[in-house]
Amino acid sequence: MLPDLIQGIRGQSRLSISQAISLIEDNRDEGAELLSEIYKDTGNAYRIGITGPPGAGKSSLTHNLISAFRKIDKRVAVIAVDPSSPFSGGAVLGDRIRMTSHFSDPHVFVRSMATRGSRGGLAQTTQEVGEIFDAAGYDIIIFETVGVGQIELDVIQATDSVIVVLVPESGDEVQMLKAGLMEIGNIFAINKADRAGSNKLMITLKNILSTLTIEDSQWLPQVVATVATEGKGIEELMNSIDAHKSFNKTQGIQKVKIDDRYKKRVMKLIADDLMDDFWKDKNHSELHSELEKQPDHRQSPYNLAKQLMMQK
Ligand SMILES: Nc1nc2c(ncn2[C@@H]2O[C@H](COP(=O)(O)OP(=O)(O)OP(=O)(O)O)[C@@H](O)[C@H]2O)c(=O)[nH]1
Ligand SMILES: [Mg+2]
Repeated sequence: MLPDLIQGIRGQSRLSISQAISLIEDNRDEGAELLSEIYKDTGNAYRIGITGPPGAGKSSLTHNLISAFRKIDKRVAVIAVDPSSPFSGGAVLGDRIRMTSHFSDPHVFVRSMATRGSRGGLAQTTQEVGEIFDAAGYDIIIFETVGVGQIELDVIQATDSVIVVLVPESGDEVQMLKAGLMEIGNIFAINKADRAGSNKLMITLKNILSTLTIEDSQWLPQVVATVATEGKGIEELMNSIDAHKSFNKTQGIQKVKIDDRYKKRVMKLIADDLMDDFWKDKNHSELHSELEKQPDHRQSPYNLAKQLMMQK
């Protein structure tokens, strides 16, 4: 079963890719075995994160980027991450993601993911799905997330280039800073540039960016105006992605990112394993028997933790 699946992924079979995604969502151990087997096939895809407020036009921009990448013969996979949605596996796609025109293209794969994550959490499962696309020869993997919760940040920080989509109506600079979007963006797309206020936002943003102290070895974030519904600014956006990619490569940043992802993955796998092992049977029931007491009759959490650790 597993060898067939691996063969299918290498052969770019859509069915095998779908089955592999289900496997890592449903069955931790087999999923890990699969990911371990395909590891040597990965490392070729470029990961792009797209984030920003709800309705900013992330999916519309993604749709445009898919077209642009297809024109230069790149295969594109999209993972739309929606932690709050109870749906998964494509249910949210219908009305929210305007990418349907690509559905018949065998070199485009769009997948949405929601809370139905397995043990490692949604952010990790999302990355693992990315690894399957990588192994299946997709050149570009786009991760679309809404907002800046912890899961979204984890997803976005594991990409190579981060595009933050802003719109004129979200133009209050304090709000942008508060949302933590300034720190994570490599490229800012000011979308809905057909609307009033986009120039003002552009100036505000450039002002904020000019106050940052950026060394030569650091990337100075670029700002691009776009109108996703009309395909405007997409060429500039593609150029910015390209510039950022080259910069990362020549400055050795890409290697650091890859090493960082590797390190985090190993640490996370070990942490998950240790936690699972720790909370088996006895420790779990001891915690619960403590919980059955009135709060003022319980021993301190510090003591209990120490006691449980000592028993290991
Ligand atoms: N006027 C104008 N409308 C746009 C533009 N880009 C997107 N829209 C519209 O904005 C709405 C939201 O677009 P989406 O692409 O779904 O936005 P999103 O950020 O993916 O939305 P969520 O995933 O729901 O957070 C749609 O009605 C789009 O047609 C633009 O450049 N100008
Ligand atoms: Mg969307």
